Amino acid sequence: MEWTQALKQEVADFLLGAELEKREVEKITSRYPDLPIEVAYDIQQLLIARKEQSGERVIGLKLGLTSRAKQQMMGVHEAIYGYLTDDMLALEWEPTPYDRYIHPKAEPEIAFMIGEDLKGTNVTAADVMRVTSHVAPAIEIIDSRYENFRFTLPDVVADNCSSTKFVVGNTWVAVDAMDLALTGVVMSKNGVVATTGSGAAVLGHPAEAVAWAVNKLGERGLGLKKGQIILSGALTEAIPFVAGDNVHVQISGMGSVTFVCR
Ligand code: 0L1
Ligand code: MG
Repeated sequence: MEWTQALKQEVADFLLGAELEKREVEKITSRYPDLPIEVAYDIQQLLIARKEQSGERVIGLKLGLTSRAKQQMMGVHEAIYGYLTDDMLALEWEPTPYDRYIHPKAEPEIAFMIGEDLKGTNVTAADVMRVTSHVAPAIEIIDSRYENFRFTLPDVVADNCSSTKFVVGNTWVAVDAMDLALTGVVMSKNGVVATTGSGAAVLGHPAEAVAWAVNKLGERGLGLKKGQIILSGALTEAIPFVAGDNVHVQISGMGSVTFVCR
């Protein structure tokens, strides 16, 4: 079948409608089983362009499926990337209402603050570390628009990788001060430890994941811009939460961050 611009736009608008109306929808590949991954990234771009038309601003990027465990679970061999907009940025002291979500889950992540533009197709983790001014602990809230969080790789890419919210801790740390692969994380819900992990869970080193995304963007003539925030991928599995829950993430050497849902 031919993936015309009109069809890609129709799919992008369908997913955006589901997000705005907070309802689960059937995955795209149920209707279009041959959705190629590159077309899925085109749909993602169109979805983000719609958000920009309605006043949102792209402020960064997020990586998904960066752990080998999650890739194996989904039967895929590669990570994915999506965009972060200013509307997705939550503040620690401002609880977000549960009714803005469908079936949210929280993930502990490391946020990279990019201090210089970075673009290319041979970018390495060392390049990423060079342009990263600071890192901070973060919590990403994912909220797939698909029924029961079930999808294939192209489905989740088209859906901007389940992105919905994120919160970053208020202390940014100089990146040269630590080994991000060895850094440990503890995620707790309502004061009880829920999961633990380490930076190495993200493709061996979180900067490797960011380099992968830069190279993928480079194939499309795109890159990272100074001032952008990059979430490098979940350090543990995601945990579901409901109204009234609070999620706390502590990362060694970086401090902590809390997300509160009302
Ligand atoms: O940020 C993530 O790791 C999620 C990527 C998409 C997969 C999912 O929704 O579980
Ligand atoms: Mg994530």
